Amino acid sequence: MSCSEISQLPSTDIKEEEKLDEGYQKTYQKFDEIYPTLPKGDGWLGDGFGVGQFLQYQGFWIPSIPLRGIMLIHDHFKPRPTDIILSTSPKCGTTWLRALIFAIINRNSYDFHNHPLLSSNPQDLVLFFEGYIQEGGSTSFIESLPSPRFLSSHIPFSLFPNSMTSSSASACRFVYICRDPKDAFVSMWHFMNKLRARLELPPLPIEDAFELFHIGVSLNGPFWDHVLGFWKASLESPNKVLFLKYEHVKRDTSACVRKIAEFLELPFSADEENEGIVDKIVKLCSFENLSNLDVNKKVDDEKHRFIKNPEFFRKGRVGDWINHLTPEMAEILDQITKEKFQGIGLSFD
Ligand code: PAP
Repeated sequence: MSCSEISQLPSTDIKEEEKLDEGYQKTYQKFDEIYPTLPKGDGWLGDGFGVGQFLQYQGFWIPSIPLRGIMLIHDHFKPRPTDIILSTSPKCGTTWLRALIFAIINRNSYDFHNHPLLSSNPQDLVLFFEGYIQEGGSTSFIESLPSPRFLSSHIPFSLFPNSMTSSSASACRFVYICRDPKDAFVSMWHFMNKLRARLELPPLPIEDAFELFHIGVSLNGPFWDHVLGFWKASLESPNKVLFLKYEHVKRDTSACVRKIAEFLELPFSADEENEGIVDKIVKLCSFENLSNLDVNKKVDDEKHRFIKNPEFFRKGRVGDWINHLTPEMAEILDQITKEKFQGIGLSFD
């Protein structure tokens, strides 16, 4: 599962089901029935944190808790046209885009010298959809959030309900960010080994992780199918799905901030441009700034988070794969990318 996802999984007490209405109970029962029938895959963490195992569901490898979240979303979530869903394949820029979009949509609410992003990790400001949909066992917490709701998710496009993804007026808006799979893989491997260390598991050799990743067995993988779903949707409904690449955001963050604001129908005014608001957002959300803030450097033991704030930050660079992959590994991933994305105008060159 995604890293941010894991960290935000609420501790839903299944006994709460007794208090839930019949509709929710039916969803939980459906999940319990389907669970034993699904193919199981190695989730890179042993049985760690109860999310170690992936279940193959409609073509994707998903841990059990987010899968239950997906079922709740299907059966109970009521989308609003103002909903903004930040969608990512894990380790592709969730933290960064959480911060950027939060800063864009709330730019009139906060002073940049006293901004929530200076004292809170982006995971605390932008909730993990498939985790929080289970808060208290029902969707009522997410339903109670005021509009516009801004949520973060690792759910593949095809696994969202039609009510969220259709081109109808009531559907949601998605901002998707992906990344060169070589860098996404290296980032995930480092991350999983940090979690394994906390579980007192030995490090997972990169060769073993690679064997799983390249055949598609990764958090919400296959990686390439996750990207493809959003790419196709962005071509079909460009006003509903904005497709970004980490490499582009890195190369020209200001242009991407303007693009996101326009997509969300919140373009920067001439006055805002003159005041340098775009630049302020870019600086606030930069890797250098966020990763050096106390809130993101220190582990807060008070918060029983699965993922600790510092674990969302490592190098924040394009091309770090060169320091970890053999030329053969890189060639295999590039070849898969070429084959999967052939003829559709998508590449990571
Ligand atoms: P998640 O899926 O667990 O939420 P996500 O935030 O998508 O993780 O990805 C983490 C990656 O984004 C890390 O990349 P690296 O391992 O290659 O270094 C992390 O360093 C990077 N990252 C986090 N914040 C930023 C930022 N503000 N700017 C650029 N990259 C960032």
